Amino acid sequence: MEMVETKNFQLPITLLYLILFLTVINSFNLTYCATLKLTVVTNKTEYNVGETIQITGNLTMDGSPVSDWILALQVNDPRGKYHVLRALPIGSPQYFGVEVLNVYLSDEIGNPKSSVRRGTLGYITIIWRNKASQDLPASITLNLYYENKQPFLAFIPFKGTVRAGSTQNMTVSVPIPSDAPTGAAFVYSAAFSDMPSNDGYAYCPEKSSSFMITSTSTLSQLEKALQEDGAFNVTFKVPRQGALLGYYTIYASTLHQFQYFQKTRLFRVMLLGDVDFNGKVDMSDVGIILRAYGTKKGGQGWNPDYDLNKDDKVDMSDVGIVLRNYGNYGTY
Ligand SMILES: [Ca+2]
Ligand SMILES: [Ca+2]
Repeated sequence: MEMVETKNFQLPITLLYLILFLTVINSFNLTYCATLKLTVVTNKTEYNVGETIQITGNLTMDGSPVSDWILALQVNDPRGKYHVLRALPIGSPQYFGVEVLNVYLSDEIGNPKSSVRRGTLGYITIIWRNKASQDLPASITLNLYYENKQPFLAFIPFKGTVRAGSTQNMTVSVPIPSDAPTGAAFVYSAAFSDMPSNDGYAYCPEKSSSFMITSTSTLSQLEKALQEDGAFNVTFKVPRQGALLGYYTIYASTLHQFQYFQKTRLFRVMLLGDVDFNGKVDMSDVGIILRAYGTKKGGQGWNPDYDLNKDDKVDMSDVGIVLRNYGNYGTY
C-alpha cells in the first residue's frame, strides 16, 4: 500500500520539493529583510550656537553591527537648503556605479592649488567615473568645512546621467566668505543616486582633500571619520555668530545588499540668551533678565522664557548665561 502511494506521488513529490525550495528561499528573504536596521541618533535635540552636533548610529543585522557599508548623510538647514552632504565608508565597503575619483582646490581650468584668499572666489575640481556597464543617474555632491568643523558650503554641482564607463570632470567656483577663519579647509565630494531626502543613497565613499584659506598655519589631519565596530560618528559645529536658527533635518540612508534604508531626524539650533528673540544677545537681553531677577515659578512676574537654565527661578546663573553668550547672533 505504501509503495503504491510512493509511486503515485513521485511527480507531486518533485513538485513538492520545488515548492518547499521556493518557500525556504522566500522565507529566508523575509527573515533577512526583517533583521537589518539603520539607527541614527544625535547626542542632543537642542543645541546652542557654538556647539558641536554629533550624529551617531549603525547598521545592524540580527542586532550585530554590519561592518562594511556606506552611510549617506544629508542635513538640511531650517530653510531647506543643504548644510551637510557626506558619504562615509564604514569598514571597507565594496561599491559599484559612479565613483568620485578626486576632489581638490584648483584654478579655474583645473590646475591644483594649495591656498585661496578669503573674500575671493576659489575653484574646486571634481573628477568622477561610472564603473558600471549601464548609464546611471548621479548627483555629485560638494561640501566644504572650515578647520573648526563648521560646514560653510554644500551643493550639488552636477546632476544628470553618467554614461557607462565614462569619466567626467567639472570645475566649479566656490565663494570663500570674507569672515572665514584662516587656516585649513576641507572639501568632500561623493556620487549619490539621488539625495537621501529623495530616497537616494551614496554610490561610493566620499573623496576629500584639504587646502588653506591662508598660508599661515600647517595643514591639519582630515577628520578620521570613524568607524570602529561598524558604527559611525559624525560631528560638525554651529557658528556662534551668523547661524541659521531653528530646526535642521538629518536624512541618512544606505543601500546594503540590495536593501534600502533611510532615517530622518530633527534637531534645533537656538540662540541661548536671546530672550527678546531679536536675533542677537545684547544689552536689552541683559536688561530683561535683570528686571526679572528674583522671580520664581508660580510667583509674580514669572516668565519661563527668562529662566534660561530651567531651575524654576531667575537668578545670577541666568544672568551669567546671557553674559557668556553676549555678542552671539543668528537668523530666525
Ligand atoms: Ca536679543
Ligand atoms: Ca534659572
